Amino acid sequence: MRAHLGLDIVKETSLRKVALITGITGQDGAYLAEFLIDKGYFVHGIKRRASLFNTGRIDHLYQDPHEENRRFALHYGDLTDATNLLRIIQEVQPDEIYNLAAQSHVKVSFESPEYTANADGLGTLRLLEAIRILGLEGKTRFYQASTSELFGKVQEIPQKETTPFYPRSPYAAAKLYAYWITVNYREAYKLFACNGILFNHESPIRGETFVTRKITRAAARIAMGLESGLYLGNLSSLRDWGHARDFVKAQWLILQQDRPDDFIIATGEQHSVRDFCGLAFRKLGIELEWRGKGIAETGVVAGLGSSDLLEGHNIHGADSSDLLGKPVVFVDSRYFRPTEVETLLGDSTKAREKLGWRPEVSFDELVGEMIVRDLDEAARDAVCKRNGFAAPASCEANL
Ligand code: NDP
Ligand code: GDR
Repeated sequence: MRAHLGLDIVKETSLRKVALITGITGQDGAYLAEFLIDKGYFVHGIKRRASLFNTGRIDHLYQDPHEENRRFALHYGDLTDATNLLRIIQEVQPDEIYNLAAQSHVKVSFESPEYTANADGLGTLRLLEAIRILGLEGKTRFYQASTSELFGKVQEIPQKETTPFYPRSPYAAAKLYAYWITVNYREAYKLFACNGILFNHESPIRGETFVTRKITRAAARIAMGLESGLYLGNLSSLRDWGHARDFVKAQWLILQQDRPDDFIIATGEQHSVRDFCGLAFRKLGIELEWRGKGIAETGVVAGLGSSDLLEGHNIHGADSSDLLGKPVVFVDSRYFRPTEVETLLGDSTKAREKLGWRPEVSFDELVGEMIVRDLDEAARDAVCKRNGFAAPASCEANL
């Protein structure tokens, strides 16, 4: 079975639990890999070939193949390529597979619906089939990264495991297929296959085009004088935001139970995009006042105070005094979605009771942690700019 695997890896993995993570280069993949390595696992990750390095989130985990006691290995692969997934799973013989890979951006899914269905929907089927074809039903446990987007146009508040789904995007529709095919393989073939229905979770390594990171990056850059405005879509959108570090722990707990099951993972607290924005700027000593309505709404700088973060970072050259009275947040309809998910709020009672899971990082701490990271980057860029070197442009894209 392990014919293609070097003897060294066979030796290294024989005493440890082996996990295979798809989407290892993403936010959750990076946190989960770190978490599992700490638990003593040998972690294999699947990464796509890219023309630039795309391993920034996991570089600290990389180990040279010549090192002894290796606990981490990467394999090239893609969820749209069944034979490649079969080969990797055959070689790795994982005890646990965490399927985190996905085209995960809701707005992008309206532009690439077919690709999203292929990677997010059929990709899940390919992994489940691989487990079956290789006869690993009795050995390999499977975690599917399901999402609160399944609830879409919510049928009940808060949402729990029994709330009916109503997807509102090609992304959510693809994830709906993935959810049900996971349940079906559990029931039909007795696979230990589980869905974690995770509500939004963020972190300092969140992708830059999701709204939270877009806000914290822009707020830091505005405070450092690198940018003058932030353009957003629906400011009234309500989300149940947690920290990715807390949420990957739940992914692991779900696979450690006696019986396979599906769980909602959420904080049970809800905030609007507007609230998130206000708090992010406040962390930088900038008080916003919201003026106007709808497309004409703006966030205007109504007050400037001290910021522990700015002072704690000993950042020179940050001078926000000229921002007073200026609008810095604007609404731009290009960020609206054809169908929006207006409100999400999770009830994770089942996870709290059965898994003993609860979130540890508060909303305030989450925003603070993200701002600190983005302030560091903005401060670095400001130094470059002052010294005549090109500072990386803000990659706002259309998202
Ligand atoms: P990210 O977008 O940060 O990471 C997605 C990962 O999937 C990246 O490693 C990406 O690779 C990889 N990927 C994308 N397409 C393919 C493909 N065709 N084949 C192989 N790998 C691919 O997502 P998150 O870490 O935030 O989320 C992890 C999972 O959880 C996703 O499935 C997401 O849909 C789901 N989810 C996320 C939530 C959240 O709030 N973060 C909430 C609920 C569910 P590359 O780096 O090359 O792009
Ligand atoms: P979401 O996350 O769609 O919930 O999907 P995102 O951060 O993209 O949007 C959250 C809400 O903010 C509104 N919004 C904006 N969003 C973006 N990206 N950019 C903007 O400028 C902007 N302005 C307002 C959105 O309309 C939306 O209502 C995330 C992903 O991680 C999915 O993979 C995951 O399944 C769900 O969370 C749970």
